Amino acid sequence: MANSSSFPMIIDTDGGVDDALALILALNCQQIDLKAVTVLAGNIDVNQAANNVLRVIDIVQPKQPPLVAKGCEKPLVRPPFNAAGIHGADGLGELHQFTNTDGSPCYPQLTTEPSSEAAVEVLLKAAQEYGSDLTIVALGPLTNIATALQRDRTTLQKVGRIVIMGGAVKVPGNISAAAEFNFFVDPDAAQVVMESGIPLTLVGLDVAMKAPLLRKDIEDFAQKHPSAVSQFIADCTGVYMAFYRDNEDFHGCYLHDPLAVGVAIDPSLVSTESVYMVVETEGRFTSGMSLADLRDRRDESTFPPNIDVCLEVDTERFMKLFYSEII
Ligand SMILES: [Ca+2]
Repeated sequence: MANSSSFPMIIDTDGGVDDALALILALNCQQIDLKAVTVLAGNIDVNQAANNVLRVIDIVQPKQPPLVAKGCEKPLVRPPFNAAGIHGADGLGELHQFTNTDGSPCYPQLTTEPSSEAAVEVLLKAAQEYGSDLTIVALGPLTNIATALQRDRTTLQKVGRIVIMGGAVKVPGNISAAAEFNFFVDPDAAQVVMESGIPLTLVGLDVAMKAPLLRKDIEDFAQKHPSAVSQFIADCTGVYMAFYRDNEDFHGCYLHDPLAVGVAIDPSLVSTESVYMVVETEGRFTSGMSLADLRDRRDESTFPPNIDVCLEVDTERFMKLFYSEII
């Protein structure tokens, strides 16, 4: 809820499991005045993604629910590519499987619907209205933001900062050896944003993989602090965490998207370096790769730094923030 020391934020999301956790963090944090959630295709299709955002809002029940606006249905140039295998067919860990003792669904059909306003319009209007006070946190492919830039660059350039969950600077990718998922899905959009001139912070895999959430801890948490929110967190992370258990022998998940919200709340959680970055939009093996110029002898007059990349994170302090806000 808004208070005198809160700052306006828009979350741009593709509606997956860690997006849901990031939304819970943002909706509960007193420092954030979440004006709108703009949605796009990524983990799942845009309609299901919007539905998932409405689901989270329905569970958190904020006093002033943010506007939810649907955006891009596919990447700028590439064909769609999704991650339903990881997040479950509904993008939220197959919520239909959870039933009450009387057989009724724990997560019945929602009665709320997204706004009729388009995501790109919402982004541009907010940039106009809040200017440099506005932080956009981007948790999916960057298609909505790139489209807003292409529609009206001058207006979007008024925003204070975009915190991006995406890319990998000094570590390997996840969807391929070179690329992180969000940049891989829409590398063209990511490159448009790199060239935006807007202050950017990259929360890439370098730090995202340093914020693990263990299955055991979230189950203990749900038992100690029983609520609709803690039960939902335990339920929606089941399929997602099973993926990591089966593929990486780690029963838990990484808090990629919540960490991006955390960095927007408290930039001192991470250490950053300003670099010049491009995103590979072609590349036989490296499509979607975020390439930072880390050479000692680099030419900053020709290639001035365009992004602050996070390289280290105070995991303990971030996890404290995360747990304190989701209670
Ligand atoms: Ca996401």
